[in-house]
Amino acid sequence: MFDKLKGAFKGFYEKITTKMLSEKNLEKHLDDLRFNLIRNDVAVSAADEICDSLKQDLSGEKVGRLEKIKNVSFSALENTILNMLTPENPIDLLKLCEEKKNRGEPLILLFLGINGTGKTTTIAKLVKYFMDNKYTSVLAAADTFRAGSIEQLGKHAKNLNVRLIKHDYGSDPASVAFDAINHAISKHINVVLIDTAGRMETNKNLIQEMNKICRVAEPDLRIFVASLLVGNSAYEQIRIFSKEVGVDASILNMADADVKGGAIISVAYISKKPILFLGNGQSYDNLEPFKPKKYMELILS
Ligand SMILES: Nc1nc2c(ncn2[C@@H]2O[C@H](COP(=O)(O)OP(=O)(O)O)[C@@H](O)[C@H]2O)c(=O)[nH]1
Ligand SMILES: [Mg+2]
Repeated sequence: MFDKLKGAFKGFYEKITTKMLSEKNLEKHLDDLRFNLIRNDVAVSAADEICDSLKQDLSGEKVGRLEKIKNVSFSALENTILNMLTPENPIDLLKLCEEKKNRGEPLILLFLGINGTGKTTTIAKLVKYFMDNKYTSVLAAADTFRAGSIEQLGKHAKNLNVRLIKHDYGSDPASVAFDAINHAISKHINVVLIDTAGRMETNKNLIQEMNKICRVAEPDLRIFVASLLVGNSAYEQIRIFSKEVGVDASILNMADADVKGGAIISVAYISKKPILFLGNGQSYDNLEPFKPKKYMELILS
């Protein structure tokens, strides 16, 4: 997982600790690092900030004194990355769920993102997660667009023994969401998870439809789901979804297959919203709460 990004930092550290450094070759090593970060899905603006912090930390009197550089704790780098990953307003999903429950209301979660990013699978994993934490769920099959989507979600509902609210294909997704919410209210179900069709970010009709679901369902969280494997386009997607629909948090999938690792930094840095989980496989338990410090330690190890 994330081996390439790890390799980029390791390579840089090795270069600056094994050779005498001058201001000039520090610049060169930083340029190499910047290039490697961008190549491994770190957004240009984020790569610049990382390299600037390293430059500040390493330039001046420290440069050229090998022993001292060896002992550089990289605290500036750690702080920079941790800052990028830590949202201004963190979200505690279970606490939010408990608060809603205490108010006698269901927690309403809307999932958005383009096709094939793992939205439907993530919803099933979250049902299991809530179940493990003693909360009940209902699913809204509001992807009425893609053939087979209702059956796919239905299969998960059956496996996990939760209710699926569905209408016919081609029907209004907002009314499916509305019915699921009413079901949750009348049956005192804790969480409503609304699946949606893959929205190509450029498709105006689908964006409008998404906004209609938001108006009708008034979700507590609009959760953006992306695949880490698409690299740069993950943060381009979240930028557009944030602008056109609004995003409160994200879940990033395919971490198990992502050898690069930089898209996580980019999504956090560009969106400034919490990453709630990483999806790291196809089974229901392959959902890992995202911990900025753990990820930072992993890539800087
Ligand atoms: N390896 C891996 N596969 C995943 C992960 N999440 C989802 N998938 C797979 O990605 C494919 C698309 O997922 P799906 O939930 O249908 O995406 P959707 O179109 O956004 O609803 C399916 O084959 C899933 O099993 C993950 O974290 N890791
Ligand atoms: Mg789907």
